[in-house]
Amino acid sequence: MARRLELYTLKHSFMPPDASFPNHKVPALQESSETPAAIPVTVKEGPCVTPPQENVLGPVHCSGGMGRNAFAKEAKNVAFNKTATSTSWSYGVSWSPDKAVDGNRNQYMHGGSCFHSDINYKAMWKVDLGRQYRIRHVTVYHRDIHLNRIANCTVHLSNDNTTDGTLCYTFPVTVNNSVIDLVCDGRGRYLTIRNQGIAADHDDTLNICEVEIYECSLGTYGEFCDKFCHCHSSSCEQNTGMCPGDCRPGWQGDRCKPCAGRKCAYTNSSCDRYNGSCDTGCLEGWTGDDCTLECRNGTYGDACADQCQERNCKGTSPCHHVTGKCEPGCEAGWTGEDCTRECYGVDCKKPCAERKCAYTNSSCDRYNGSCDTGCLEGWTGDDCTQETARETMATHQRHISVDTVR
Ligand SMILES: [Ca+2]
Repeated sequence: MARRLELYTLKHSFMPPDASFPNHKVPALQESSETPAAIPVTVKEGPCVTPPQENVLGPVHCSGGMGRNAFAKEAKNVAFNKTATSTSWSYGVSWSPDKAVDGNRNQYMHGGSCFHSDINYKAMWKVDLGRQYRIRHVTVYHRDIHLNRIANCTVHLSNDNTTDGTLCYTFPVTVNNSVIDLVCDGRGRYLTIRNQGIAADHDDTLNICEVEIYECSLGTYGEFCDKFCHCHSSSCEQNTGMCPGDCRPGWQGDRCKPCAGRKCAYTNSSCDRYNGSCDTGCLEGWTGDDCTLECRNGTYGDACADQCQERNCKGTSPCHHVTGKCEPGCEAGWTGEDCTRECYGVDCKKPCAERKCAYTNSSCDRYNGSCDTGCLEGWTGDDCTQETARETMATHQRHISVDTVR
């Protein structure tokens, strides 16, 4: 590495100032026997989330994806190997406009992979993406020095080759990093970078080594192309993930949510394309058109018809949207997970609701379960749980048996 750094330093120290470059001649790399092809490639594990290190020569290839950012796996550089043009450039093919889309991020001007405009021409560089793309993130790899040449430059996006189109970004007055991530949010086929020479030094040259223009891969959206949509035959809206048309089978709603995520009463429920509604209704504790919302506003249970405040919990308790369970247990005389069933007897194990009282709203004695309204016809006992007819029949049977024995 020490040898590489030494060579790198040598190259820069011998590089002549631009103003002295002979027009339209390829500058010879006489200061070193090392050719551009010999520049080492640094392979970096994972997505390229940091610009190339100062002590790293040559391009940085990231194993995590096509781009240098964290979203690289789901984003595609649509500028790669597309047609790039400029009003003028220096030194023949060595620094031609296409060098800024050749896939090589080397920022060393003599590395054979940078565009260098002619001097004093209010430089323009343009790439034709071949068709319209929905883009957002753009990364510009400037020459490693002379960052003043990108200051105040503009980026435009257009669908028409005869006009710059819409201004989508202006570089800051002071640029401190030679790798610039910028947002050019829109749809377009042509991306243009211009230097009008309005920076303080009036330098109107462009030195661009690589421009990467990203679109999210089909089926992804969001700031970092890390969210997935499931439209039937179209891409989704870049920011919201909304599908303009139908969803793929098994997905529903304007954001094409999964049918499988609903809480339908039965698993074989149909799935409405527009609102995902379950034709079998929702499972207990769930509500909403597509049964994806928990019961709220103090309700729980089947169709969210049970009221949390009507439970008889021992003290305060959260109210589960499905069961309404009382965490600390029930007050005396009440049973069930949600403490809504009256009970009596030892350990309150007998449910009041199973008695045969004359009226359903009968009281329920906490100790013996007696009905203050008496028993239904055919039932007897303190708690009206014994069948009178059955008892009479049993008595009759016993009498017959005794008579037979006699
Ligand atoms: Ca390049």
